[in-house]
Amino acid sequence: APKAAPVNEVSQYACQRRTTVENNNRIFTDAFEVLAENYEFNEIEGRCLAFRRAASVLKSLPWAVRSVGATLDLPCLGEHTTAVMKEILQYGRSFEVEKILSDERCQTLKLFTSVFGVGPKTAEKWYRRGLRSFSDVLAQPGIHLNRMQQSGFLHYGDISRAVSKAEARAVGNIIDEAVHVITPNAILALTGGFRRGKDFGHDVDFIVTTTELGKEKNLLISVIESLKKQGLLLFSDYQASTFDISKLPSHRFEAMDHFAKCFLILRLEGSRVEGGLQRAQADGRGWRAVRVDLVSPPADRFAFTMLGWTGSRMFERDLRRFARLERQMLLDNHALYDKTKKEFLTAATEKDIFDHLGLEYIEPWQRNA
Ligand code: DCP
Ligand code: MG
Repeated sequence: APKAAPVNEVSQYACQRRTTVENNNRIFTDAFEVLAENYEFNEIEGRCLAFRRAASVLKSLPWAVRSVGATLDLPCLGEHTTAVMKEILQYGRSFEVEKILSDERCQTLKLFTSVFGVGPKTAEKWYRRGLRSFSDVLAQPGIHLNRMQQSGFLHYGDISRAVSKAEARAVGNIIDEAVHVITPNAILALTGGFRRGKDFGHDVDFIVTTTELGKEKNLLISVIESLKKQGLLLFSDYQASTFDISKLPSHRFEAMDHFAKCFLILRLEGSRVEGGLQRAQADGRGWRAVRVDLVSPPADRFAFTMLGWTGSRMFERDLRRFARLERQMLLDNHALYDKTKKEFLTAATEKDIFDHLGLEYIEPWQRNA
């Protein structure tokens, strides 16, 4: 097997680094994220990834970078990222970042993509038509908003505001009650950013399934039905499973998994939240809208789904890259395949998957890469 990174050396793979929510280098990583997003808007994927990788490496450091010299032994830092760090160390800010932040196109694309259901393609299309604000979009004749985008605009104020841990817990209780009424064999698990120990999130992610193989097929439909009956469902986009057990894990990283899933907007009553809602609603109502994602894999794929949905995105990307390049294995949210042995490797827990890959186990709260 290829040799592991020596002690104290920072690995180029995020899945070999322990990254908590504590970030000692936020001044640099915030700047890198602005640059990465700008490259993303301009579809320059290589540079976008380079800045995200550099940010991820700095996030893993238990110390704050105080000079460029201190970063010489770190992986994933190139000429451009180093120049930006130098600027920030010298002037306290990066002029390149400030130029992007004041750029009208970048500001507009950021505004439009902040709406649930609006991706970079749609944002670009609207920008090209001369639209610059939400009122421009909503007043423009001939613009068709799909159902998701309509809900995105309708609940914009609520869902653009971060969800707190207490709010996430309250959502968990609602889903828990709903699934356990449907089946006593239900499995409900928090995943995504809140499982990594984040204090705030843009949504709340759960895995919802049952110990009876096959019974997960219609589970989400019943959960959605129950939420609707209780008057808690503001929006639902359900995608049925297209999972095929014989398929090899996907080579493409950005491809979504094939399990049944739903993207929801739920009505969360303040009375259900310990300590009340994060912030009083401007219009005096006692509830807020919250984005919730549910995914429903067959129970024997639970560990792969959990590993895939816990994130972070960079951690996921590097798990797969490590598997492919260092182990000749293919990993995705459904399965792990050993190309040398030509066989699928099973896993009951996330730990099993790390073991198959010959990786030290990284706790969920250490995956904030
Ligand atoms: N995920 C992924 N690839 C995608 C979408 C999601 O690997 N294209 C995984 C990694 C994410 C997890 O799913 O961590 C949940 O997705 P979110 O967008 O909800 O991200 P987080 O929960 O990490 O952050 P946030 O606090 O913004 O919700
Ligand atoms: Mg999330």
